[in-house]
Amino acid sequence: MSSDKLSVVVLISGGGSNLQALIDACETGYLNVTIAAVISNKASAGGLERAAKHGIPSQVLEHTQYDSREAFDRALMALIDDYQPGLVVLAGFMRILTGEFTQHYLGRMLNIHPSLLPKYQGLHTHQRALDAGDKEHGVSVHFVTEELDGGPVVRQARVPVLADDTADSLAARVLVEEHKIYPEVVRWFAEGRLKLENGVALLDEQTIAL
Ligand code: NHR
Ligand code: GAR
Repeated sequence: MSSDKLSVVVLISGGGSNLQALIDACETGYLNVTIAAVISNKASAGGLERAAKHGIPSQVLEHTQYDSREAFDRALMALIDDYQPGLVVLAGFMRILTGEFTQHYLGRMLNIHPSLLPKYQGLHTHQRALDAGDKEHGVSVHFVTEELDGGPVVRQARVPVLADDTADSLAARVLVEEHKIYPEVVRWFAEGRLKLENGVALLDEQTIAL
């Protein structure tokens, strides 16, 4: 029954290839959710065209139009809550969120972060992995908490770092894995298998071994 479907709001700032992976997973039937809306903090985000192409409503809420993070986040919350989503998905969303915002969506907001957390929280993860001489790099999906990229990790994927890698070539290798694991994790959540309980991520009622 379509009314039982999980409703998802996706937040983006950029190209939206992770959004595309989620759209594709819906269209093939792998993912049984409704992407109710896509919201971008940048009018130039390429992901907005992807949404339009697939008939998904989109909204732009520019953070530059607000005096403070608090004011932007309150407006963003109001916009999201119009869609009454069961899940908020950060997919390349580039604004740090206030504690008020993360608390409001606690246990129903996921992020994909391009590093093997807890390594390299924050920005420029690929260059930092290269600079550190890491032999391995990757991506993590986590529940969003107030601590930046610090919420419980749900799933990771690893890629090798190659001798001639640049930040761009490494990012591209990581992105391939992102597009596999994000639909998988959203599917777990939609199936009711994935939960945040007392600050711990549980899959099928078990703590998650990465
Ligand atoms: N907010 C909270 N409270 N907790 C998290 O775990 C969050 C979050 C907001 C975004 C995504 C994150 C990532 O995966 C994310 C996780 C933006 C920045 C950042 O420094 C850091 C991490 C992430 C997203 N943003 C700058 C800022 O001042 C702006 C950078 C820009 O506009 O290019 O907000 O990496
Ligand atoms: C992805 O690599 C994602 O992990 C990363 O930005 C890229 C977005 O690509 N996210 C962050 O760095 C969040 N701060 P996309 O717009 O093509 O999905």
